[in-house]
Amino acid sequence: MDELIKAWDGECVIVSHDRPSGAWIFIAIHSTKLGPAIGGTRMKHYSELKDALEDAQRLAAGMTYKWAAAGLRGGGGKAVIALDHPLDQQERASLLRRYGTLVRKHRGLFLTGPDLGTSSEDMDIIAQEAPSLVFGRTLEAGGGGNPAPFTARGIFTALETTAQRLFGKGGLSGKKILVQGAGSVGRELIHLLQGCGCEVLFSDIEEETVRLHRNEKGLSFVPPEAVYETACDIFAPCAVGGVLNEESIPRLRCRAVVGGANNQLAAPEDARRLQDRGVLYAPDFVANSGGAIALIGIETRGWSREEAMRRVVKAVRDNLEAIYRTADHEGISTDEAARRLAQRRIDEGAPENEDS
Ligand code: PPY
Repeated sequence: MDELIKAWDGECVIVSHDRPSGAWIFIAIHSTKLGPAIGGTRMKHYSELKDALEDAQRLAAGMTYKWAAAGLRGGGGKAVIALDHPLDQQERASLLRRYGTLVRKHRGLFLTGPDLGTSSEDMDIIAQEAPSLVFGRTLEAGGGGNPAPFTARGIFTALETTAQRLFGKGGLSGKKILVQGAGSVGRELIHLLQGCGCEVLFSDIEEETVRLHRNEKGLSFVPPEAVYETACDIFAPCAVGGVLNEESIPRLRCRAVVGGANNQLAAPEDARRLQDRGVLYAPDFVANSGGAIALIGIETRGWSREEAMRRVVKAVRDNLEAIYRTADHEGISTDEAARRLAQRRIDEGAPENEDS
């Protein structure tokens, strides 16, 4: 773990061991150049503790770029709660309260919200201990609620923008889209795609989810091991990170990758690998920025939900079009183009982009 911290380009990592539950907590602060670090709290089991630290670090860096590309004054951070064993509801709630206390003690260095393994209800609990440092509480508690519909709308916009570039006027209509992961975001995305005449294929590892989508929604199921070599127009990874790697990229049979998962590229070189294979990649931190943009807008700027939806669509479309243009003109990967866009805003200490 010392090597991970030494090699990291971020600012600091807050580490805490929660003795009552045995969980480890890592809050990775990547950059506060544009503002306090803001990022979700992920809660899950990791087979090795160092994977949890690495996840926090990589996700925090992703948030730096996400806020900067969106033109919002937020810094990059992410928290990971690495569970030692499954917790019952009460143990889980008290862990979240202790975690809330930890967040409060840092007095606004880090603000948080929901992520994989945590819900708006969990945010309500954390916020009891860390008021005004938590986004995405339930609507009843006065928060912005579940960000998944906004995230899915942003990904859908990214799919439309990409389809327009690749297939012209017809856009997404009649196109075959493979969605990997029908969780909270994937499920919403599938719904949007079905509404616009796409042929939707899906994959998931949860039996219950597979049954629901296959039987009740009549969708074609692709077994997890067959995802990468399944022919489709656009592949939409909405599950775990690292799915685009040295091993999977040569197997892809799609024209583009546009999805919601964080950290889709296993390594920076994978952007070039995709480009060499002629696969257009929508950088993840742009495609999946909808939830983050909406929660900040709704909770700090008084946007209505309709206004938030409009802003998400515009931010994702404008950014992605600019990124595709730059990548073309400069002969660089789309990931590189997106990072340059974000880095420019960081270097300028960008004033808040009122358009986004
Ligand atoms: C993400 O987009 O990965 C997030 O972590 C979203 C988010 C949004 C608002 C507060 C915290 C995290």
